[in-house]
Amino acid sequence: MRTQVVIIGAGPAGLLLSHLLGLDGIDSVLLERQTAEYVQARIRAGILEAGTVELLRQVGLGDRLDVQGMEHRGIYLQSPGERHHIDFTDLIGRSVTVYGQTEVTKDLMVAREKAGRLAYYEASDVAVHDVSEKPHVTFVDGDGTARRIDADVVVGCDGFHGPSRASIPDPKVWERTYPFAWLGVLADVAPSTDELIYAWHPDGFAMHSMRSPRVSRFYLQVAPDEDIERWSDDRIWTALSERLGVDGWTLETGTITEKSVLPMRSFVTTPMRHGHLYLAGDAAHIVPPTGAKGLNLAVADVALLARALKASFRGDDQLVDAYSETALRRVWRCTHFSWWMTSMLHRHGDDFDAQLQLSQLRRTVTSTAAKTELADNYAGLPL
Ligand code: RFL
Ligand code: PHB
Repeated sequence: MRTQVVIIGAGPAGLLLSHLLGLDGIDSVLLERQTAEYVQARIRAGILEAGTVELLRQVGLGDRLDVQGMEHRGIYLQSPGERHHIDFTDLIGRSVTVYGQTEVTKDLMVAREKAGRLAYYEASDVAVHDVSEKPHVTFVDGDGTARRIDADVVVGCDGFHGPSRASIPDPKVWERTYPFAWLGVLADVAPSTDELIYAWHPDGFAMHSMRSPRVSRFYLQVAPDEDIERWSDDRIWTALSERLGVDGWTLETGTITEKSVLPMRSFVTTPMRHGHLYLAGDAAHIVPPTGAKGLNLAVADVALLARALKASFRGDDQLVDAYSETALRRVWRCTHFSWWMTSMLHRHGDDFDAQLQLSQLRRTVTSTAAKTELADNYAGLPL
């Protein structure tokens, strides 16, 4: 089989790239290790930057987003007893939208089916070959048949654990692990807040997010090797109430439907291209989730790459040649912002570190310059 672009991984990066290429008349085939149902149900990101929302609308993916997405003007930043609103819309004229990664994925899959584009789910043993001269990918499809697809270009959108990154020789890797993790909780209860709350607390960070008017999402800072069995539903609600509590406010509780421990790391590999192989999204970089950048960065990568590949198929290689360097500028900006939010809000180090964190938080909620810097990064730089 032959196609123009083989895309490995049907997460948001892979699905959106194939959608954008399709709009420009460029053929692609998607290879995904999991079933479509599994990919669609994976609970992950929840916040879309202003530019991500705008792009999804422009490419015909805005119908459900415009009805179900919840636009937020800003966020709350909290230290014990004090909750402050940072109003992005007032500060910079942009907002963010709560719309789950599950919903973005669903919209992309529906659009794919309508367009009749080829995808192999449950593909195993996916391997990338000869990306310098004659790029091709081999794999075993869901029925056990060994296959080969030749292509002009291969794009690795296969996430942090995918195989594509290994085909880039002599990569330079930057990595930071953090001495804490998140316990993520999904609950059938109306949010007790109109916008997200990020809270510093002596017991550890806590966050109140949401997925819909009836479903809330929470995170608690825990140890990286935390045993989830030690967190009964009661213990979770007690910790959330304490860490998120301020006078005159009550956290509503409900049925917990999912809980898991999420490790945190920052990771960047360069370059993001070798020959005819390109990397996009989590395959090339990971940020800790504080600040909600991961999904948005994946979207920014593929928006850039789709434009570059379109020009390249028309004979102009300027943008593909600049892809890695251009993408990495945004990657490092978001890597810094996510590291900064994470470092400011999570309990680590000693009492001296805690005082520095609280000072930084006070500065961030009182200085217009500091608030604006946060707002600009959180709502997202232009695509
Ligand atoms: P994904 O979503 O990991 O998709 C990669 C796909 O590749 C497939 N794959 C393979 N396919 C074929 N062969 C192989 N050998 C393969 N190996 C892997 C996988 O099955 C998968 O389908 O990467 P992508 O597309 O780059 O998208 C990245 C985002 O998913 C990720 O950055 C975000 O979810 C990060 N993130 C958040 N980002 C935000 O922008 N806002 C948020 O609020 C936010 N919250 C979060 C998050 C990530 C979280 N977790 C669990 C990592 C909250 C959490 C809890
Ligand atoms: C989420 O709703 O999952 C979420 C929101 C904001 C973050 C991280 C995760 O910073």
